[in-house]
Amino acid sequence: TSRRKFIKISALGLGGVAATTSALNMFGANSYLDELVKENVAKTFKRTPTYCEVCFWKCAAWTYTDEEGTIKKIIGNDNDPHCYGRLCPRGTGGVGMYADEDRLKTPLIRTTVNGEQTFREASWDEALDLIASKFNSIKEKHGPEAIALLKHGSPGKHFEHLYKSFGSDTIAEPAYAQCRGPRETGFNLTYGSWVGSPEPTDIRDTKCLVLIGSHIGENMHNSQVQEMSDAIDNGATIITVDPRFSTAASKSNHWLAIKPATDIALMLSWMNVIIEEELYDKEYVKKYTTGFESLKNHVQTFTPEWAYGITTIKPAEIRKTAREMAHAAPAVIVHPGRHVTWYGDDTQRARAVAILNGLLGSWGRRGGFYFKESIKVPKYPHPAYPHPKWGWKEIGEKYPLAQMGITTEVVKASIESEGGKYPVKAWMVAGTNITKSIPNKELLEKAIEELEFMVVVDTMPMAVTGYADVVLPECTYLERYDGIRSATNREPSIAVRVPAVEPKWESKPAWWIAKQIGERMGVGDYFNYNDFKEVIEWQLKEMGTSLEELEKIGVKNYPRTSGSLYLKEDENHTFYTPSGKIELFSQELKNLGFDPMPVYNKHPEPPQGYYRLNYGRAPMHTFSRTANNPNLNDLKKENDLWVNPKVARILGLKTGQYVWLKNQDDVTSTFSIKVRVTERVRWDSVYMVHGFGHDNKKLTRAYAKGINDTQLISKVAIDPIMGGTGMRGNFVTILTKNPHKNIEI
Ligand code: MGD
Ligand code: SF4
Repeated sequence: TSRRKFIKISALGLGGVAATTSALNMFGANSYLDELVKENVAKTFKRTPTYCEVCFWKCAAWTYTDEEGTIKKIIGNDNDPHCYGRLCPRGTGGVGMYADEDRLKTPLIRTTVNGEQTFREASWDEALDLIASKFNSIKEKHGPEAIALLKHGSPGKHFEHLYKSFGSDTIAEPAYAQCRGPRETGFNLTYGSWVGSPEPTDIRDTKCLVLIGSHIGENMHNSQVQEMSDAIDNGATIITVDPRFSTAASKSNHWLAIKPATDIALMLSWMNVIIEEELYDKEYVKKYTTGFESLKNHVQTFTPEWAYGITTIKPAEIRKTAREMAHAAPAVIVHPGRHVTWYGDDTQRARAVAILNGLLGSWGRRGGFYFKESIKVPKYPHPAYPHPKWGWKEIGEKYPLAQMGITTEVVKASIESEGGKYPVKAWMVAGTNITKSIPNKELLEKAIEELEFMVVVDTMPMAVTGYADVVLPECTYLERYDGIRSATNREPSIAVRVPAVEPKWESKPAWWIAKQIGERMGVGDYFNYNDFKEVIEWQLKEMGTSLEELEKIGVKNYPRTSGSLYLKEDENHTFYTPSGKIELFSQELKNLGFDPMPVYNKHPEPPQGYYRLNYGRAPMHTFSRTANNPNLNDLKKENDLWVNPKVARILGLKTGQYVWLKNQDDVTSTFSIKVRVTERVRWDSVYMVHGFGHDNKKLTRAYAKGINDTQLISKVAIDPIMGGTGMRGNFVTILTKNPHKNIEI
């Protein structure tokens, strides 16, 4: 069908890409050519197992190299449930991360020449000695807790071990308070379980998929996109709630073009219809939930007519979609989303999603949510970690249900006037480009200014490196061993990452860097191996397999041991909540002084002449990390600004024209962005893909291309429950003249 074809566009598009990136000899797989390619490549080239680091879906793959040791191609592993043998365009283009000539090549140390600050190249010994001595002296003076780690991805794991070894768990990542945090807290409150990654959504068997601002298809989480494509083929109903006509909306039976920031009102009215019309799963609700009567009373007045005035969605449409969901139940998924830090009441919105699924009886049901399982990888032996006096928990103590470190609270703890009891003095930033991922640049820069010492470990000269005292070049995922991937899925599986090539220039793996710093800090006992390969070998042996076996198969699948994927008819399942039931009413929230059931609160709206800044993903890019990747940059070089034709008419804007943006706090974008006039965006918002507008000239392809949305996110609405930073309440006005005459574009 044409709907299916649409979703596959990105995959087919890659064939074209392959032809234009001949330097890297991308074969353009991911299409029906896949099998042919795999057969031919397998005959000629050597293959090494890895898992992808271009996003955090962690698809298992094979890296093919020729006799000279040149990488020819990366192809998905057929036995991997994360990718079903096919990588997304980014994964295929991951080789560009390795090939990028702009990569960091040597350690760098900040120095002053003629009164000007600059970096000089340094040897590894000098850089590591400096870090260890600075860390040790800060540890002496302020305690190990004063040294914070901001991290993301595989390198983070190695540094987390280093930090815990010397006594700090002052650790945070943007993947929590700027991303998934609220949904984990919301689902945990309701089901006693995190959603986790990959989400345990049984999309392949669903009859109805409801996406609330989730733009699967642009957000290319591999197996999820493939399953959605299959579900569409199998006739599943897709309902998309999005102020923008996303790719997913274009595949949908129902597109509800909701007024931004009103999703909770829509969900309350869906609950109203489902309860009033007795469409909920009575048996399931009785057996597994608690608080139904309270919920029934709570939503009584939230009729579709009430919601219409708030959301702009017609009552008939609200009723119709509620009935369709119930008709498909329990094979229905109201998707929890992923990047959900929008308006500051995000945990409550996630609760609304969780409650809807509870009413429809979809948790633990085929075509709804399955019970995920993973396999435990044994810990490589090391001495017990010391107990820090304080850490991420204490820093974020204002937010009672925070379950991980809150980056923005670590930032505040690093500023004397903002901090308090828990002063942070040094940072290591590893695998995260915080100037693009953490909002409120002013606060961030103030914190950095006050730090005694800052280290950045990255593969690329991203903006964040410019703030460091020492910059360390990590090698890319194709050049190193890393921890074993053990992820939750329908069945447990593990995957290994083995270097396909030698590290380029002087780059080194994170495990090596962590070990070197650890030894120099006097905690060498925790790094009792010469090579990380030994760690993996030991772990695999403990798991009854071997590195040799994994080098041949890449992915090992294990049978489930925790029981059935779904609830059984006669089962008396206990949920890990205080009541042992699905909590439609949360006593825990009530005890903490929060609404025990979601409530709709009005959010600020753009003033005259301003538009809400909405942002999202493109299928060929991940956050800010891929903008300079030669292969992926080839596919999309800059972001563009979606503008509704009405707005374009008023402002006299044309597609292709470059404009600047200024937000409500008078923050003006450094660079300009290309206008795209389209009906696909509402007249009250503008939209762009996140991750562009790089301001480091060393990124030769990405520098000055497009706008960095994060720069314009100076205002955040903080979630009082878990500390997430709602970022969708920023408003911009469009400038047609260059406000900075001194910047060359
Ligand atoms: P990236 O911007 O991709 O992601 O935020 P980040 O984790 O900061 O930056 C990753 C950094 O890691 C880059 O500097 C890259 O060069 C480096 N890197 C890549 N591979 C390696 C490696 O192997 N080793 C090392 N040492 N470094 C590596 C993501 C975060 O951002 C998330 S998860 C979300 S969902 C939020 N999304 C978001 C948004 O949509 N809009 C705005 N405005 N802010 C957002 N912030 C959040
Ligand atoms: Fe890599 Fe794409 Fe898989 Fe993400 S979804 S891990 S980028 S192949």
